[in-house]
Amino acid sequence: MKQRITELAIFGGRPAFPEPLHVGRPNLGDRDRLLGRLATIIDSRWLSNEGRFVQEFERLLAARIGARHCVAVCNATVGLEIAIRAGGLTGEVIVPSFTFIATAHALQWQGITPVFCDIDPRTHLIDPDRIEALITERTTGIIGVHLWGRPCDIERLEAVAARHGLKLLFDAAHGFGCSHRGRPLGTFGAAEVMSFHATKILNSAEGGAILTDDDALAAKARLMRNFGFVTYDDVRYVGINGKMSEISAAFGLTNLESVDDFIVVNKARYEQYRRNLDGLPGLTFLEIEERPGDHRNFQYVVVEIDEHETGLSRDDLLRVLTAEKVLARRYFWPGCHRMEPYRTLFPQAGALLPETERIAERVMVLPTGTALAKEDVDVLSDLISFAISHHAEIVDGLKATAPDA
Ligand code: T4K
Repeated sequence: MKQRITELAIFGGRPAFPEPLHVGRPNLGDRDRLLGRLATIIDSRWLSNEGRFVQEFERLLAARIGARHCVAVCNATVGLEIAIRAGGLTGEVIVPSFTFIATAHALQWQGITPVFCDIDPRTHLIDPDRIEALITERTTGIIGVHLWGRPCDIERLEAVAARHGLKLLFDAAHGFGCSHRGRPLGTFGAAEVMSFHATKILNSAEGGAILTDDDALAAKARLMRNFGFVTYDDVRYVGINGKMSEISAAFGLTNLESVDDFIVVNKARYEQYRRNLDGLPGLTFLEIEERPGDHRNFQYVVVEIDEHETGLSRDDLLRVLTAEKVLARRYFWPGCHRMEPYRTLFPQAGALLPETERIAERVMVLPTGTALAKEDVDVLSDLISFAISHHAEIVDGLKATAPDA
């Protein structure tokens, strides 16, 4: 526990952690079971293209989530691109700007204009009340993002989509293991797309899945994932190589066996952070509401820093933590609309996105997961408390050490 600000690493003290604490350290299941699967892959010399592990992963995911179809893909970005194309979206599609850039890119990549909608600041999710003002005759769909694994306001999105004849898709990249009113994410809208990237609650190193109850959409997505091939010699649609490899599926299957344990650890870490940090001035947790029958995966510990109350900006706090080897993140700063090509295409977009801009300046995501020791949560919490309670000295110290000071 640091006593004086000169002990902070940013002012020359020893870092609190010898090795970096990352956000997004992968959760890994049983090593021997993974190695066994990898041995099977090597022995069978079947590495990709509808292999047995991919098929088994799809079957288990569909059963657990309760979706009629699960189409495993190489990552969620390609999964989104395929779902968007198989779902027939064109023209303009309404999406939040406060999301990972892949949500917008999946549209722009295929010549569809992402139209950015503001968020509800209490949930960080697309605000259904702001959608109708953005609809034009070119609008064909809405993509809700279940950011941080928190379900969108699904019923109200469904109502807007139905009223205007729009297709509703969900970017459920963060959504595995979460449910809404007792129904797992992955079962809503025309289709939902999950990510199994290394940083996600369930990982297959790289990977994702399109989940849908729509037989035609699933059939199309399945073909599009494999270049559009129907048989060896017949291509029906423009397609892409979106296949998941057997090696990814081996990771996915192994991690799926332990994913409920990962969630238990995540929840414990989240509650520990809350016990340690609740009540600190200017630091608030994004509430994780778990109503009866609902589940959350607790994969993201999201706090907001209100500089006026803490006396320390989010970015200065991040600088302090980074020096201590805590690699917290300011996801999803500065919002898609402030990144290229959207910044140039829509230079005025920020005027319609006040909440996105405000929240993007405040959000900080803390490390969690099975790679994070319980003791580290306490040390990290002490560091944050120390930095906030010594904010004035830190701000002065940072000014004094700034290159142009
Ligand atoms: N939609 C949404 C809402 C998303 O958040 C994402 C992805 C997508 C769509 C697209 O899904 P995918 O196409 O990726 O399946 C990471 C992930 O690469 C990305 O998957 C994720 N969202 C995004 C939120 O986070 P970065 O830029 O943070 O990656 P990077 O390299 O900084 O890694 C994050 C942290 O994880 C680091 O602290 C290091 C640690 N890490 C990472 C990897 C890969 C490890 O410890 N081990 C590892 O193997 O994007």
